[in-house]
Parts: sequence; structure tokens; C-alpha cells
Amino acid sequence: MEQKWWKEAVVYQVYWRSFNDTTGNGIGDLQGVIEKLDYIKSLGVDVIWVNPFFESPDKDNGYDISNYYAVMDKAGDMETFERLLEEVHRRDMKLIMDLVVNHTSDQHPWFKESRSSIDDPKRDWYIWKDPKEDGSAPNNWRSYFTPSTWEYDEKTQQYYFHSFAIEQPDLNWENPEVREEIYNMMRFWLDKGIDGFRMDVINLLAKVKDYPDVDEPETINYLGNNPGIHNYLKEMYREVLQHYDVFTVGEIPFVTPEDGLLYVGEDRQELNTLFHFEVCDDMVQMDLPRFKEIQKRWYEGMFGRGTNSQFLNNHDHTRMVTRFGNDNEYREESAKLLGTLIHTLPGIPYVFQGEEIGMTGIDFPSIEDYQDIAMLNKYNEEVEKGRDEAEVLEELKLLSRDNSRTPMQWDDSENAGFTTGNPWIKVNPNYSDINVRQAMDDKNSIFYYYQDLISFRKRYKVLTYGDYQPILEEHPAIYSYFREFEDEKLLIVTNMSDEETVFDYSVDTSGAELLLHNYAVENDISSSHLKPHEVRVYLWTS
Ligand code: ISL
Repeated sequence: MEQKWWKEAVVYQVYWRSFNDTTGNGIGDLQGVIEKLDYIKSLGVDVIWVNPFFESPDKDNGYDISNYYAVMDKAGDMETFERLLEEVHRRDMKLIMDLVVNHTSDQHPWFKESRSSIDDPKRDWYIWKDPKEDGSAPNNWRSYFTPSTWEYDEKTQQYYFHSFAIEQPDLNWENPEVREEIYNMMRFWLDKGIDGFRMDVINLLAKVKDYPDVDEPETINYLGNNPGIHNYLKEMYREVLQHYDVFTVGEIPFVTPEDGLLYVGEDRQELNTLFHFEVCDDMVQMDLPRFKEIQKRWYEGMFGRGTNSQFLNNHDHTRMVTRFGNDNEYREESAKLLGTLIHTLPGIPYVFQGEEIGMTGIDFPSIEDYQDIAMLNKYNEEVEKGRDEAEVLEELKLLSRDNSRTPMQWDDSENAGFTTGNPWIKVNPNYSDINVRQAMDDKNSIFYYYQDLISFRKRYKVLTYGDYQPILEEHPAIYSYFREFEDEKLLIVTNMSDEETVFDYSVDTSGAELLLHNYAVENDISSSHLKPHEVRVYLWTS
């Protein structure tokens, strides 16, 4: 397997609007990111992924772009972005940007022109279709955020297509002018010196020909991985990416390892890595047998041929310690355990802001407290069916994207030190206990544990290039595996349950170094008894 800088990277995701507000308007900003770069650097990460900060009506928190060449006022301005990039580079880190090109905002001038008339030269930049004979939508597809992918436009009496909200019309990638315009925009940012892209739902660009009705509209998997997608990505690589030394990670829902390799195979000349969603989209809470099965299948499918990612939360997915761990009695232990998985399983690790201090999800009492368009649309859809409001709210809470979007908890001052103003979304009330200041003052904090995890990744190549040999695969509570590369060998042992359990596997750890451990060191590390959410990482070097 070829060794590359980006394979050895650890990425920190900054959801800037919830990171650090320097203007007092209650919304984080790019200047706020600049001011916290030393903090990010101190964790040991190499790459920062910044969520979209382009001009946008902000219906979907920046994923509805109205001008790809301008910075939205809330985030700052171009000069501040350039300074951010310079400051990131000065600290020897890299910056990747979100590329959102499946759709634009309905306020983008291209769409405004496109909808102005059937004969407009930009009509074909988006996807327009006539109604069915009875006047209904062209097919029965569901979008991510609404019951139909089609929105009727009175003026021109056609429907336009949107995979997400009504305000996010999909671009027509079949049109070469659209593709050329997007490639120009990518060059604009790459020429500024950015180090790559996280590509939003990049496998959705190609659509199923003729848009037929489907038997199970609620699966929405027909939105992605359609014929033609690899032609677009190969063209993008040829036209743009191959001319820069950059890192690309595609957001690719509904993908199998076999199909994943078509996107990121080392011989494919498309993307470097991908996010698949077999864990975060499909597993509501930790389902250990399934989690093991997913890790094994992706390892077997990709090892030596393509690079995967490891993440258990991001701005769309509830904080991992709440969803996959225990955010109560074992919050610290289980945050460290889950972090260990992210940094020791094969794939590039992602840390989502606040994860390194074990931030948790939220449980706001009222729908008014929630902001996420996906959740609000779903809430309205269900309530309009006549369902009980309180019941719908309870049902949607656990997976609401707002769980991960509450402000970063810096200290125990008002609003967690995030803003002097009124935060755009409520701060998690637990900020007085869980915050960066507290983590800095506690030598056993999750933060310092993450620092160790990341520094070991830099020191031992086995974490990047090692193989993966799971053991005790049928065990209901233990997840354990070896990794090996050249003269380095690791054993990761975890108890993923709230009960004590016994590690019943014969392995001589006497010659090993205990690299990491999430319980007090006084514990007997050779004991086969594992405490709730205990994790140990052993290392052999020869
Ligand atoms: O959020 C999800 C589930 O609750 C995901 O399915 C998510 O919608 C999907 O992964 C696509 O996400 C990306 O594109 C969206 C944007 O809203 C998300 O924030 C972004 O990460 C549309 O651009």
C-alpha cells in the first residue's frame, strides 16, 4: 500500500457557527476559529475540515449556497478566510473545505434565472420535468427532508427536483456547462491554497435515467450511486484534482465496500477516501454484533486497495457518547473507549468539535428549541398526519441533528464562553461540568487521552497501515482486535457494556507495553476482568 501524508492524517471538524463567536451576535465565526487554532493544534491533529461558510440564505446551515465565491456575513469575509488559511498553514496544519455541488440554494442567481422561463439559457442547469397527466409530481420519490423530491413552479408549470429541502434544487450534472462552472469554482479555492475538499453527498450527482416510480420510496437509496457518477468524478479528477496535491473525502451514503472501492480505489483516479453511513445512518444505538460485522466487511473490502474513514458523529449525527456509549455514569470511560475505536480501527480518524471533551447530546423540552430543518420538516409532516405533538417530539429527539450543533463548551461562564450574546441555539445545560477549561485542569481528562491517541498514531505506523484481526467475534460485550504492521503489533481490548465482564482469551501481555488505558493505572492490567466501558491498548515492538 502506498504511503501518503493524508493517510496518516487526523482530521478535526469545525462547525464554525457553533465554535466560537467573536462579534457577540450569538453565531460562531471564522475569526473565532482563528482564535482557537492553538487549541486545535494542541490536540495534535493535522487537518481541519470547516463546514460551509459561503453566502447562503442558511435554510440548511450553509448547505444551501447562493454564491460559491463569497463568504457569508455571519462567518466573516474573504479577508478573514484568507487569514484563517494562512494561520492554519503557519501552524503546519491543512484546511479542507466543504464542496456542496449536488444542489444550490433556490436563491442562487443560476436558479433564479433557471426558473424565470422555460426558454432561459440556464433552464437546463437544474432538473425540470412536466407533471404527470393528472398534474401530479413526475414520480413518487421522497427527498431527504420532504415527502417529495419535486416542487411545482406555478410560473412555468413544471416541477423541479430537489434531493433535500425545497430551497435546495439539484444541479443538472448532465449539462457540461454546469460541470465546467463547478470546476472553475473548485480551482478558485484550490488556487487560494486550500488543501482539499469534503464533498457533500457527492454520489448523488448522477440521477436514475427517466426518473421511474419506485416500489419503496422511503428508502431514498435510489438517489445515490447511479450510472454516470464515475464519469463525473473521473472528469473532476482529470480537470481539477490531479493538478493539486490535495486530500478529498467523499460523503457517500448507501454504499457497500465493493462500490466504495469504485470511488476511492487507488487505481481509480476519483477520490482519496469516503464516509460511508452504515453506522451513523443505519444504527440507532450501539448494536455490537452489527458494528463488528460492518468493520470487518469494510476492512476486507478495502484493505490495501482504498482508504476508509472512522467517525461516530458529526454535525448531522448525535454525539457519540450519547448515542453509542453511556453519557451518564460512564461518560468519561465510554468517550475514551469510543475515541479509541475511531483512532485504532483501519481508516482516517475524524474528531468532531467537542468530542474531545466528551460533549453530549441534548434533550430540549420544546420543538421551539430545535433549529434543524430536517427535524422541523419531519415534525411538521408527522403532526400534519394528526399525530400527537409530544410523541413526535420524543421520537425525533435522539437523532435530531441539533444534538451535535449546540455551542462548543469552553468554560463554565455564561453561555459556556461561546458568545457574549444570545446563542443561535441553546447551550447544553451541562456546560458547567463539561467544558474545555475543566478538561485542561484534569490530567485524566478525555482531552489528554485524545492527545495520546493522536500522538501514538503519529509514532506507530501500525495505526495507519496495519492489518486487522478481530478476536472473540461472538462475544456480546467485548470488542477486541489485533493490528500488525512490520515489527509493530497492537491489541485493543474493550468492554462495550455497563457490566463487568471477563476477557477470556489467552494472550501473553507480559512483553507488551500498555499504551492506553481508561481506568486508573493502579488497576491490575494483566487481569482478565474488564470494568464497564474499560479499554486497554497493548503494544509489542520487536
Ligand atoms: O443528516 C442525516 C441524517 O439525519 C444525513 O442523512 C444527511 O442528511 C446526509 O448524510 C447528507 O448530509 C449532507 O448534505 C446535506 C446537509 O444537510 C448535511 O448537513 C450534510 O452533511 C445537504 O447538503
